[in-house]
Amino acid sequence: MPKEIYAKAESFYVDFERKTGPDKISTHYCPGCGHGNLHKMIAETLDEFGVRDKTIFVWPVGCSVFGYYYFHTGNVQVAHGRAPAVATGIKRAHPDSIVLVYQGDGDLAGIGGNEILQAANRGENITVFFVNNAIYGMTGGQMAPTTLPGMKTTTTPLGRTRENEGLPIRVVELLSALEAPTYLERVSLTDAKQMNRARRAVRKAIQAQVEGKGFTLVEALAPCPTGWKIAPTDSRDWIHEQMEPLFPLGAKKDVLEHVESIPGEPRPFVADGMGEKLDILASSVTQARKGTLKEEDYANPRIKVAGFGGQGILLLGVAFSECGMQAGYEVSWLPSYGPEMRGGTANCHVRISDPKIGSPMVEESDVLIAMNRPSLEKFEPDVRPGGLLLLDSSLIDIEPQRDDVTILKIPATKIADDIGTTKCANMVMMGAYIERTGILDLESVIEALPSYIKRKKTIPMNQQAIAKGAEYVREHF
Ligand SMILES: Cc1ncc(C[n+]2csc(CCOP(=O)(O)OP(=O)(O)O)c2C)c(N)n1
Ligand code: SF4
Repeated sequence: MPKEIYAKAESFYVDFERKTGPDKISTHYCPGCGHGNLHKMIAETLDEFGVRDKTIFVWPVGCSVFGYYYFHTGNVQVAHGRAPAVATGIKRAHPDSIVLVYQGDGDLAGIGGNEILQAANRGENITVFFVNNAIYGMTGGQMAPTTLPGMKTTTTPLGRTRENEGLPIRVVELLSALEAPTYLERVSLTDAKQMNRARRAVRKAIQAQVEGKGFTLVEALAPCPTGWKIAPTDSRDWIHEQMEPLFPLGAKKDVLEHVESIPGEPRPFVADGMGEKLDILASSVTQARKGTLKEEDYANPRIKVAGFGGQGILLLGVAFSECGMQAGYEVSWLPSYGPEMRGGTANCHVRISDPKIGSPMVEESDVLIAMNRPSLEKFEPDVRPGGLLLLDSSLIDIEPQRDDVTILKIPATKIADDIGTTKCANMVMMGAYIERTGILDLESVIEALPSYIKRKKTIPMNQQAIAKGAEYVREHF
């Protein structure tokens, strides 16, 4: 008797290690789910083109989040809706790779609606597989942008209505209005005939990327028996009867034959005159120098600057990082904006470091610069024992609680007023901090100011403010 040998595509792992126990064959998908069929078509196509080892999948949030357990390729799993943006970065950094984006309808058309639009519009050389099952599967069946009119979901218990939720979004039709995409087709994962069409579309889309032919997307109408609460066998009929009339099958755009093939070509970053502008900028920047640290403990500070909008809190963070960068440090600046431009709260996290910076977040700080009372109350507990706390004593009328940190009370607003403008209180604090720690060279910082202050006529006052802040520390501490 001839022996039948069944083998998985080589682009799949031999064992699916996700589950503990003896079952290394099954996926996590529900019986009758469309994801598995589409996975198989993609894996077989990767085998056919021999590109498995240079393929990088970008997986979404949704039922297909675990795709990386199955594909023996490069795999990245990203935040909800962000796959096209991440894929853009990967493809531009590695133009020789085959970058596949895999997204559900909630992920692609809901939370990531703008991401896909922009990536398609830029004509990124990536291939997108869009699984349209008309529902949020993973989270238990909420309405998706592609949910059918009248369809009952957990968030539309009486059925989706045009008046309340609008009509379903037809993604391939929407994207076909753009100039850049080269191939956009809708298929359905139902009977044998449609499966064959789907396989051809998957192949065509991947081939387009192998040949460097721009942005392609295949939308697959896919069964979700669990979300729809119908039997797997009935779900295929449901697609034919309910989905296909609303989401017509076929290619909505196909210009692949007319597109020039540029496989693996790096996508040039077009920036006419940019190099020249950067040179001019660089030559106008004064090189700030590292200072002489007054205590080893002041090295590599994690700084938090906080106050209210309008005090130049974020600019002070920029000033630190700009000067730190010019002095050859690694720097980071992470702003946090309150909703109001003036009068709301503002804070930023700054790091100035000799070693590379792992994260720009400053949770525990070495230095807190508090420019108003709420900032002191909020962030004082986060200063590390032995850290530095600089506060604007002209505005803060309470005593700090901590007795295990060094406290420098600087009447920054008063000093700034004496110079002629309250607005340079932030620079007074900068001078005070630099004088205390010696992390940067004071003179160089004063000279570097024109490189990041836009309003030229304010430069002399700001320079004076830095000097005055330093002077205050010299005289009082
Ligand atoms: C930022 C964020 N918002 C919401 C969620 C919750 N969430 C997880 S999966 C999902 C919907 C996924 O639906 P879809 O993209 O249609 O994929 P499916 O599960 O149907 O394959 C949502 C809303 C999340 N994980 N992250
Ligand atoms: S909930 Fe739906 S999409 Fe998710 S695995 Fe089950 S059938 Fe597939």
